[in-house]
Amino acid sequence: MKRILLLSALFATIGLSAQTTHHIDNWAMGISNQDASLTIDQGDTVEWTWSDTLPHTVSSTAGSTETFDSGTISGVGETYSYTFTEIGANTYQCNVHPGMNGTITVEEVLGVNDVSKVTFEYYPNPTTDILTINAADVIDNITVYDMSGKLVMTADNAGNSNSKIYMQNYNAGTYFVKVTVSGQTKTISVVKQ
Ligand SMILES: [Cu+2]
Repeated sequence: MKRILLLSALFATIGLSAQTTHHIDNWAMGISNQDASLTIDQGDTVEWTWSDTLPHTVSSTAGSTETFDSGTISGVGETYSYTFTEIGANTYQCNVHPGMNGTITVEEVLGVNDVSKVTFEYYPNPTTDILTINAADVIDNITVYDMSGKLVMTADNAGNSNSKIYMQNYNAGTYFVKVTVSGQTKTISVVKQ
């Protein structure tokens, strides 16, 4: 019951932002993981465009939040689109050439009016031990959730504008860090290595 309540709080702002289509224009042999990876908002679409003549797929892999598969497609200029509706990390690959792979990270959509008000920087991401958060204003509190929406950590920040989250003992994976600055909340996804 508690978990359901937490998830509804996380998802309460769905639908306030406009949808965006992101493009991966060089889905071809040799594409780097970096070029095949994006961070997008919940509800956004990713369109992959084939840029060589070899057969490729866009296929989610084990552990991906959502399941999707283009099937095998060949031809320069061919495309495949998928709209991501769930918050989380989506690992994927070409099933013909598994060296072609990336991660689409889907973040919570902020209320349109909140975006400019929530200002903070965080580093490093991915992190191995300490995540530092520096805000332009007082951080009210910070909560950390794992991929299943389970609360991992909550911290009252006692009026400071910076904070450190000690993640050494966290399992490797993606976490959602919900930061409230001067009453405005933004959720970021952070990868623990
Ligand atoms: Cu391929």
